[in-house]
Amino acid sequence: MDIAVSSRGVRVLLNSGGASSFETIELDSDVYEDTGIVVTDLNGDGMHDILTANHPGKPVRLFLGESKKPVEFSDRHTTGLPLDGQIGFKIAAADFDGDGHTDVAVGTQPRLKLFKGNGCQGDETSWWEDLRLPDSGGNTIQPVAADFDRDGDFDLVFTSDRGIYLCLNDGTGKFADRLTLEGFPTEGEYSGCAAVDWDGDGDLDLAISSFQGEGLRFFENTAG
Ligand SMILES: [Ca+2]
Ligand SMILES: [Ca+2]
Ligand SMILES: [Ca+2]
Ligand SMILES: [Ca+2]
Repeated sequence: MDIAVSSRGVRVLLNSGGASSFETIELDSDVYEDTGIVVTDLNGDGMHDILTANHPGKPVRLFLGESKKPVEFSDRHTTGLPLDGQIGFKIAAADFDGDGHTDVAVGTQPRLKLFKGNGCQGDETSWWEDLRLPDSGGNTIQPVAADFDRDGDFDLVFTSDRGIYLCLNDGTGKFADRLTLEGFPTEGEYSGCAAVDWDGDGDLDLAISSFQGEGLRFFENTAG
């Protein structure tokens, strides 16, 4: 396994074998602080691509994998994923509307942003369509894309400074307003979020960390 890192710079660490040493590929180092990072195949060519958000709020940077041996990436792409000058946090990538192309959700300082992708086909200016969520809270930190209600499409859970949000997908990439669920806080500041079926009953539960000293909180999905 190799590693992609965003900190002060974006880099890929290629495992030389047994994690004894790593070869570093520097992709970017000109922003104050790189934050969220996702590795996925955005253009369907079988090679891993990288998306990163950053602290100054510059557009999300995209590096397309161009070769595996040796590992090489395209120059950064910065068109079409604007964060409106607001701090970018974590990123989630999934095909929300089921058209076969990966879409992207990004937590930013004022709200969650959602971009519909076209598989990076054609001119770069046409790769992404900026969609607005109807209700996305305030300062959003980490979106997680997963099928929480088990109806076959990717829903979104995200942490914010106004509690924890669950927005269900209608199957076409349109999201309902936030659901207020029993046990889900509607205030307080929450940061990290991970979805996994902790109790093995087939649905995805949540582990969420907070900014207010509550430690790690666990939410069991009772949808059945
Ligand atoms: Ca790719
Ligand atoms: Ca899509
Ligand atoms: Ca769903
Ligand atoms: Ca479960």
